[in-house]
Amino acid sequence: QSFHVAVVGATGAVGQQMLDTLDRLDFPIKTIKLLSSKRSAGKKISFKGEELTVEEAKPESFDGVQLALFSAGGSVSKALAPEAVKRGAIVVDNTSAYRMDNEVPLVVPEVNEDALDDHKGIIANPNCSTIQMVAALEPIRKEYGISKLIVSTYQAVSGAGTEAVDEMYEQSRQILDGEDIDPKVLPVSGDEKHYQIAFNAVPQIDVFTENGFTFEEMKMINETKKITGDSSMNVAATCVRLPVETGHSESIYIEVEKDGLSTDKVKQLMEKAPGVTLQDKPEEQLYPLASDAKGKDDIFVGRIRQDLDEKNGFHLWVVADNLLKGAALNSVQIAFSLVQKGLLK
Ligand code: 11C
Repeated sequence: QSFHVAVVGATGAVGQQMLDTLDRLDFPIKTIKLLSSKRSAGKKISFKGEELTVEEAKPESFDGVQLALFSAGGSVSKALAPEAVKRGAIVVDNTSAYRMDNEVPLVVPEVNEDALDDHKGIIANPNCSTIQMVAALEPIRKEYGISKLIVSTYQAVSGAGTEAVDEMYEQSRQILDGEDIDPKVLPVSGDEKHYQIAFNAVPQIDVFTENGFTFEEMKMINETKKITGDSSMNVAATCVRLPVETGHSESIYIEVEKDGLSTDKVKQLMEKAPGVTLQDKPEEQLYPLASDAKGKDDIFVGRIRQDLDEKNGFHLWVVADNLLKGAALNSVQIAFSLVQKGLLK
């Protein structure tokens, strides 16, 4: 069985990775349509050796489409995902548009694949920094329960799109050449002020919300509770942008509910966890690095330590490619789960 597929946002950083992942993992495709905003329509993209023309996404573009992967921004998803569903497609949406909607499952297959059973046409792919965290922690949560989770992120600029990546490189060159810089994109392109990203650390990802946390931080907090189904977990996040092209890193502190967890046991759980690679040998200076995680499917976990004061407290360092497991790969894994469950018709 193979399927009629559409990729919306095909020319963007995540869209490109979606195409690459569909091809690499050999997703069963009968036909594929590449869709985008009016601005990018007409561009040519090669897929499986064939040159395809990107078309402007319109409601009727979804006639006959069975699976639509969306990654063209929240407003495009808001406008067109319901149109795709109306025409019989299942939508996997990589934006924040529907994530907290009660009718929409928010899925990381390693954690809550069965939430797909209740879908009503739209399935949301979580935020990249949430995905790598919940997937790595799930084996611990399942066996020991997590009462408290505090995360600080060190996020890559590709999470903010290709313009942000270009800005980082241009600024780096300008600073090295002794030229003035003119930040325009980061931390948030639509916000009032813009700051230097080259050789810097910027504690703002996405806009601020009323409670003083940024929207990125609130995504990590709310999405974690929804995906795990554990609304009683105390979660706090501080999200920081670094001049790293791709690969989000996270320092995570957890307190577990049940006694008896040790660093050795955490390591064993990580070794068995699907999609996780343990890299934790301090004696050999082995730990996860964004530069190694880039281009890889797995989530890398290391620097596992028991807290010195709280016996049920543990520290971990978790790194993943934000465009792959954080976005495109997770969306394609959701698509495979839909096929396996017989939900894609
Ligand atoms: C970043 N995590 O690194 C964001 C990108 O809600 O899907 C993904 C935004 C989202 O800037």
